[in-house]
Amino acid sequence: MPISNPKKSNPERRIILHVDMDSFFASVEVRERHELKGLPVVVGSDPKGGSGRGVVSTCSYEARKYGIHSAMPISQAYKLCPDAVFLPVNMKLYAGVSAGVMEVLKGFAEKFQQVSVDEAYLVPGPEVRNFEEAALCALRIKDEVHRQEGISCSVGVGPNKLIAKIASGFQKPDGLTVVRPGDAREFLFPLKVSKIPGIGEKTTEALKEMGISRVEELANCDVQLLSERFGKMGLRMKQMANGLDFEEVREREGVKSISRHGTFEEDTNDPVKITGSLEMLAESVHSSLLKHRFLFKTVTLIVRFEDFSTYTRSKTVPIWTSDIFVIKRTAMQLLSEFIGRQKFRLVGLGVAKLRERDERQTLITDFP
Ligand code: TTP
Ligand code: MG
Repeated sequence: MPISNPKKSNPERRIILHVDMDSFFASVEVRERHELKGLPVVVGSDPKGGSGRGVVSTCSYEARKYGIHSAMPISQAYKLCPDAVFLPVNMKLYAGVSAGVMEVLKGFAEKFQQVSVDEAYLVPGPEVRNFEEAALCALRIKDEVHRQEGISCSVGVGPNKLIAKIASGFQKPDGLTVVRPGDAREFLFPLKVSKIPGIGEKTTEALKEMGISRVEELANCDVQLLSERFGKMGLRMKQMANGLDFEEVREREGVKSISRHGTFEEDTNDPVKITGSLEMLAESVHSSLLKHRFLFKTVTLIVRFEDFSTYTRSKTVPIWTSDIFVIKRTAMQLLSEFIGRQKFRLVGLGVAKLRERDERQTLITDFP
């Protein structure tokens, strides 16, 4: 049976922008109170004159000169700069600004993916045909974010998400870094391995024990050695060090269901053929689920008989899952009422009530 797959997307144009707000919470506070401009501003829990037990959420670049940074104990920040302006977190305010910024960015995007409160990837529209035009687009984005929301951001332009992300952090604040495909390795090689997203403290330390501290050393390291130490992430790390990344900019909005259907070459009431087709559809739906990193709760079966009468049946399972056996088992349960009636012309299978699998930053943390 031919299983059509009309949703298969075209290969993506490989110019990707990553936009990240500069010292986001602190910048919003300064925007609200201009008298704070140029001062060391620390947003986080109450320092209580140095005895506070919380942490720094973020701080202005002026405060960073004193060595203060995100996640540092607030008491330590207070020690480093007791004269800094310490402000509590006002999440409601930042969420509003974040929403405004994201709307501005969407206006420039053919594909858009927000990845945190202050950062997003985008594939620019068709008017951007090369990296020169992408750089101009990035400048317009920076201007527009500043004009509409009153804060600055840094933009990275690259041939993939990995390079765009590293590039946006390269010249912060108010930066713009463009890395053309041919310059990717030259750009990455001098950097510390910790600049690669997903390589945290633990992995950096483990790499150091192997004599690897720069990206170039990781890029040239024997893949066998890396695999022995880091399991399957060893190869991925080596690929990233060489600037390779094939992740798509994933638009999350609007994806409400994933479904596949197929029309039989000849109408049939053979249960073996029908269940065999459903198994194939389940495999296809499942691989799309994994690609988009979604979990589902509802399975939907569509049956069209030879007289074109069409029926839809759905079942919601109690927990979020991406398990293919749940898809198959539920599909078979839903199918049972239709077997033995008319001949089938078409079957379809879908999953709905989708939710993203939350796996940010879990990339390289699990190694033996
Ligand atoms: P980041 O983009 O990591 O940091 P930033 O925008 O403050 O500074 P940069 O110029 O380096 O991008 O995080 C965005 C916001 O998320 C940040 O303003 C505050 C919040 N945040 C925390 O609350 N705790 C943290 O540990 C981090 C890293 C961020
Ligand atoms: Mg930021």
